[in-house]
Amino acid sequence: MATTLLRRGAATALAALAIALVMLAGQALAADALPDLDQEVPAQLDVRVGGTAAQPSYRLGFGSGVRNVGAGPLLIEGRRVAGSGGRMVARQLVEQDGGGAPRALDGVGSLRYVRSVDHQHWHLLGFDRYELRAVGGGRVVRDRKSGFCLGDRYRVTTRAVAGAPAAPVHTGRCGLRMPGLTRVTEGISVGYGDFYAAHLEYQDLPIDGLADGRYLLVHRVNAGRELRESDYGNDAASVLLELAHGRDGVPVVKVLASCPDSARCAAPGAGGPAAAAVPLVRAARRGPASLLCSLSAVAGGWRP
Ligand SMILES: [Ca+2]
Ligand SMILES: [Zn+2]
Repeated sequence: MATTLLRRGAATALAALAIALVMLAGQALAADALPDLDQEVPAQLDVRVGGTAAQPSYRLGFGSGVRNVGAGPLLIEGRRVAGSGGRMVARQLVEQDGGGAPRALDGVGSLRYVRSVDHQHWHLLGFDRYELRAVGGGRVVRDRKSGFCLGDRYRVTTRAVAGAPAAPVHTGRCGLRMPGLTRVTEGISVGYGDFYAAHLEYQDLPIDGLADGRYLLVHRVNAGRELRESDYGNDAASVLLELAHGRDGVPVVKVLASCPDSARCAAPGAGGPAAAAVPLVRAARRGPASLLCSLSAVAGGWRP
C-alpha cells in the first residue's frame, strides 16, 4: 500500500516536471522580438523670427527622428468603444520569435483625435519629448506637442540593422479625417525611422527671455518607459548650445557639440570641432503641402 502511494507520488511529480519542461520550451520558442527605439540627435536647427517688427519673437526649430534598431517592430494598436469621444487606449503588440500571435501589453498610453489647421487624425501622445535645459540648472522650456502619427518615414542607412523589411510597412495616415474610427494601428519597422521636420506641429521651442549662456536641447523618446524595448540607454540625444544676444537683441545660437545616446553633452576640448552657427530665418508663409504631419516620407534617408 505504502509502495503504491509512493509510486503514485513519484508519477505525479514526474508528470508535473514534464508539464513544467513543456511550458519552459514553449516560452523559449515564443520569445519577445522587442523593438529598440533610438533617438536621433536633434537636427536641422534654426532660429525662426516671428511676431512683429516692433516686437519680434524667436523660436528654436529642430527636426527630430526616432529609429528602430531592435529585433522586432514597434506596433501600437489604439482602440475605443464607438461613441466614447476622441480618445483611444493604446496597447503595444510584441511580435514573437517563434511566430504566432503577438503578445499584447496594455496601458502604454493613449491616442487623441487631433484637429489642426492642416490635417486631422489620431495622434499617439507623449511618444517623444523636447526640452531646453540650462547647463548646471534645470529645465527652462518644454514642448507642447500634440502627438505623433508613427510610420516608416525613412530607412536607417547609417548602420546595419538585421531583419529590416525591403519596403516600408507602416505607411498609414493614422485615420486621416476619420474621427469615428474605433481602431487604429501604427508603428515603426525594424531598420526604419520616423522623422518630424523643424517647426512642424510644435517642432520648436520659444527662446524669448532666455539669458545668455549654455543650454542643452534634449530629445527623449519613451520618456515614461511605457513602451517595452530591449534597451533604454539610447532613448535620449542632445546638443549643447550657446546663446548670446547682440546689441539689437537678436539671439545668436551656436551648436558646440552633438551627443547621440545621451541627455548630457560636454563641450569639446581644444582641437575639437568648431562651433556651428544656427541660421536665423524669417517665418515663411505656411504652405499647405508641407504641413501634413510626418506623412510624407523623407527622401534620401536621415539627414543630420
Ligand atoms: Ca531604446
Ligand atoms: Zn498629425
